[in-house]
Amino acid sequence: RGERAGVWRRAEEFLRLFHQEEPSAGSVVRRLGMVEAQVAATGTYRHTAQELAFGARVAWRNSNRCIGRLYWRSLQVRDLRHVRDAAGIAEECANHLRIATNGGRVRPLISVFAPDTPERPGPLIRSDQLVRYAGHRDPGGGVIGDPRNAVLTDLALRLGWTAGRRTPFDVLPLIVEDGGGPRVFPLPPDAVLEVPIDHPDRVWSKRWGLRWHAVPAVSDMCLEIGGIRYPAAPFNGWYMGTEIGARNLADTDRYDLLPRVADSLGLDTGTERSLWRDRALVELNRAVLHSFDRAGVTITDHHSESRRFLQHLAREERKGRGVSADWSWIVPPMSGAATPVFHRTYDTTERSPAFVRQGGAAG
Ligand code: HEM
Ligand code: NRG
Repeated sequence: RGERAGVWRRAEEFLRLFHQEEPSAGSVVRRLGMVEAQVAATGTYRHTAQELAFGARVAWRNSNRCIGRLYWRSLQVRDLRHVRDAAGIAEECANHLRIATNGGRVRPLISVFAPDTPERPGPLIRSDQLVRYAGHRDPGGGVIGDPRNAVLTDLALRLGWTAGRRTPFDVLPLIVEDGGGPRVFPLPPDAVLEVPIDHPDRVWSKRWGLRWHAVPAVSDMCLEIGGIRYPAAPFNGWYMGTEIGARNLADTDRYDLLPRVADSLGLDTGTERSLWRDRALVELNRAVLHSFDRAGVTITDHHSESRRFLQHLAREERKGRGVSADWSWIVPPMSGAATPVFHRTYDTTERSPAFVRQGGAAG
């Protein structure tokens, strides 16, 4: 029927791409015959391990919002398609973090869990990243912690999580759904590396207790390869400093730290024209890069990464492949025009394989 035709059309397109880029994989005609028969009989088909790894890497290559794509070939792929129960997924997510963290030398990694099939949907991770800080609602109407995660925190509490000390940086449990309702699974502390954020010139005190987690592991996007959907496929690379220093710790609807940093710098916050926000942003971002470096945890800065992204464009073009990109996500959230990615436009074509947003806990 219609759905089978759609799966087959996408499968054929993907398999032709795979065999074109990996000629050592053997005869595409033979493989197309096998997959066509599987799809006709069952409405789905099973990727080989090589197809899965290639598909995941190319999904990264096709992520128009990602500035870090120069390294797309280095993505390590864990084939966990046999894991579909919530407890098993939670356990393997903790292992994912341990392998990816690698004592601070962060490794780009994806763990692929069971796909959707015509019989049943695959499992789902409701947390939008493996590591998230709670946003505890306080009686005054404010939030202690990360306001972005207030809804996820409500859900965790409803599902029986007992909020610990209600600090601004409490790690939330994972929320996983496998066909039963969603369930919470606390992350073992040894799976979560964190970095204390201090300023190199001690502009603020260690007593502020600022910190951030070492590894950004996005867990609420669906990996789509050749007509097969993998709804639980958490992936990570490493941080670019501005994600933490110019957004997570700075946005007024996140940790909102610019006024406090400006105060400790002795800046005049009474007038916009002192540019206290801009000066505080720079110091906060220096602190993030300094702190990760001192802790021996991989992080990149927005100037180096912008240059690498343009290298990536040039390299891909030499291979005869177009690269598309979303300007509004590629340009860093501070000093945009001081980076080379600002001064040009990009093709915005969406390609497959792809990471696709799906409604998370908040959506
Ligand atoms: C988005 C950097 C690895 C896929 C982004 C963003 C940055 C970034 C700065 C924008 C995030 C934001 O503004 O919130 C990097 C760096 C990496 C890396 C430095 C280091 C290796 C990866 C990997 C994958 C990936 C391994 C997938 C396998 C994506 C996707 C988005 C994204 C899908 C868009 C996320 C969304 O729509 O919310 N990346 N990335 N990136 N990256 Fe990467
Ligand atoms: N801005 C988010 C993370 C989004 C993805 N960024 C990466 N991805 N670097 C944050 O937590 O600040 N990655 O796979 O490395």
